[in-house]
Amino acid sequence: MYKGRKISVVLPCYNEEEGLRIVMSDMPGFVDEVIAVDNNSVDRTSEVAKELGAIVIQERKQGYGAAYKAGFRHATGDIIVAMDADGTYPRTFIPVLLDVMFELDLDFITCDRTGHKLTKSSKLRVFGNWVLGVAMTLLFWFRIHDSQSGMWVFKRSILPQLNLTSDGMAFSEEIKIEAFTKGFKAEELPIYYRDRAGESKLNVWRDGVMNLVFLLKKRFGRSRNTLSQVAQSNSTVDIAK
Ligand SMILES: Nc1nc2c(ncn2[C@@H]2O[C@H](COP(=O)(O)OP(=O)(O)OP(=O)(O)O)[C@@H](O)[C@H]2O)c(=O)[nH]1
Ligand SMILES: [Mg+2]
Repeated sequence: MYKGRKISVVLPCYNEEEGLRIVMSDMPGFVDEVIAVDNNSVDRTSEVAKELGAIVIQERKQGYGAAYKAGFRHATGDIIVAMDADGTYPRTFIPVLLDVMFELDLDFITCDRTGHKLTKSSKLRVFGNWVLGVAMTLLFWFRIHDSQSGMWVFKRSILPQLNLTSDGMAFSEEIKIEAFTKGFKAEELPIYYRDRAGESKLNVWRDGVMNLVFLLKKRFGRSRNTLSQVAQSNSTVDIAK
């Protein structure tokens, strides 16, 4: 509990046994539940997550978005904190972000990694992020610095109103579009960001193009909310802690 609210952390995991150890090593003690969504990992992700005290959800449908949707459906906290399971996002910022959220009564916070240059992030990634950010602004008419950031803090109560259709990497931009264009109190706040442990799952060109196509489809096509369907049909909980 933090200031009277139950806190859930959700971690999508695809072969992240190494990253999980880092993420769990300094998870704040007030976090009530850590939900690790194991997305068909072939390493010891599930075992390590369980050993470290996380609740493990198995999601068979492959993809970053599919993993998150399953995790969100099983989360029971008043507030959900979402971040990669690779050690890149700062657990130490969680209380600060929660303080800002409560003070300003925000519904949704997305974290901005672009304010410092301490990582080995390639020029191609920085350029891709910029292109996707510009496309997002032009298509959806709101401006944030980091359209691809993977750390968010939000009230679980807003989830039913978010139309979350992507099962892939585009989930990251989709959740922001939903939060920033549906009248919620949403803000972007700067964070510290580190290089990851373990192997990256991002395919810069393929995921970049797919994310751009997704923005166009989301803006001009029809989309369907799959949050409940995906989780109901594919995921199982393994609560043996
Ligand atoms: N790409 C991908 N990631 C998944 C999947 N399932 C779960 N994940 C997790 O989603 C998170 C994001 O993937 P990353 O490889 O960190 O992608 P990224 O953050 O864009 O790239 P890095 O900066 O290299 O970490 C990680 O915690 C993955 O383990 C999946 O099917 N595909
Ligand atoms: Mg990552």
